[in-house]
Amino acid sequence: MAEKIYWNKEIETMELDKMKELQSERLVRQVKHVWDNVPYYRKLMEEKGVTPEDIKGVEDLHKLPFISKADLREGYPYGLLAKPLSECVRIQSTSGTTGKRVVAFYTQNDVDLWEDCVARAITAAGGTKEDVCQVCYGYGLFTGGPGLHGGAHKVGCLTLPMSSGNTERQIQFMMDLKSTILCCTPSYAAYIGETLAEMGYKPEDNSLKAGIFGAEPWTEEMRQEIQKLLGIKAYDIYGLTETSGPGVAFECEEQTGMHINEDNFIAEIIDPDTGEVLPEGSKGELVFTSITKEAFPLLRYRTRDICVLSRKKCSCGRTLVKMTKPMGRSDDMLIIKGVNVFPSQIETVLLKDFNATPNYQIVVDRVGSVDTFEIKVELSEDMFSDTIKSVEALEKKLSADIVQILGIRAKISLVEPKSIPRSEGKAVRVIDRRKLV
Ligand code: DLL
Repeated sequence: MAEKIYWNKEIETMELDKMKELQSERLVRQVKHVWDNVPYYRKLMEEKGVTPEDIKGVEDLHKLPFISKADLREGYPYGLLAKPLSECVRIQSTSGTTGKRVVAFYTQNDVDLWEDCVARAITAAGGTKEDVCQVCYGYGLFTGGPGLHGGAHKVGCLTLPMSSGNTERQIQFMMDLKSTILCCTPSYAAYIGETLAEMGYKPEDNSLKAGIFGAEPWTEEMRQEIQKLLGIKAYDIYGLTETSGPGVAFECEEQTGMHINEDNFIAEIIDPDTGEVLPEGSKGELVFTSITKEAFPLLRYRTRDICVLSRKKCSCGRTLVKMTKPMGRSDDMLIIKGVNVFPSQIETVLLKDFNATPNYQIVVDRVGSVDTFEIKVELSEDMFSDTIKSVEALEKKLSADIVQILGIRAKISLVEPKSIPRSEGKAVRVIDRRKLV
């Protein structure tokens, strides 16, 4: 029997006109739901002079006000809740370390739809009920563990609820239970791969065939690195707590961007400075409207993630619009010596130049009124034992490539193997000491 490649063929391959119809119907209902049940929204809409009657379909979406993380913080904890607590069965929360956390609520139906989105992602990565799915995203308030766990159950995989950490135990279970799908952050996947190699395993010694990695930015070069280390195909998965968690968008075998689950989320790209809606193919800030969520429905939520949408035909047969990997966040962009710098640009240079482990850190500081910019790059054992001359040549090449890409010079510090801390969840790539002053 041919392998099932869609979880929900009808939705995933729906013609655009039909999808727009479905979205319109759901949007109209959702706007009424928030107007009736969330005073905070009603006030925002009134301030913009919009009532539910003005929203007749997706073409009217632009009339609605935006909502941002600041609104969610202001409304903490119950201010944006649209269902009685007695109908809610779960909360999850963002991993934010500053300010108030954002708390998202779910009804049972919300959880079902969320897990359904993740089931689509697992199926697109080749997952079936024959698979052993090892979930090493963190469990708890973070949506990674619970999201992938629920999706894996739906698909019928044998699910290993490992959570993150204890890498040796992860590897022992992976080898003993012959895990076939690995779910974790890309930085943790790279660490697992590195540890496997140190333990003497070759990529072909494990039973893994696919990895579903997300929750943090990672480049195409990092994908190649992980695929080589683990001997797998690595799929991207995107999502955020505010809109449910992982599974808002997922990658298919083409590996050229993530299909957005448009029956649940309407995506727009806007100019982050003006709020103007940009045409397909433009780079800008991703905005989501959740049209099926009951407990915590967000209309035109500004994600701060910068990407491009495309309706180019996909060879997998899915018609769902595709988003590129987020190229950075409008609020994570560093401005160093007046130049806009996204950490992903640096990662691309590092992994292209160095056939090395993807361990690096960007350190920004300020001396007087001048920014300092340092990139610490960890050498692999092989490189470490190279001659000083070849290491110097590497440093020079890297320095030149950074200038070419960014237009500013960085101090390159090549550091010893294992000296940059490893991450079991989202990696800390940037240390910006300027903020501490
Ligand atoms: O990170 C949800 C998630 C869990 C996604 C597991 C994928 C896998 P938050 O902690 O709320 O939720 O963080 C959301 O993480 O706005 C992006 O900036 C970033 N992010 C998530 N997925 C990706 C990805 C989860 N595939 C924030 N690529 C988002 C790049 C990602 N960035």
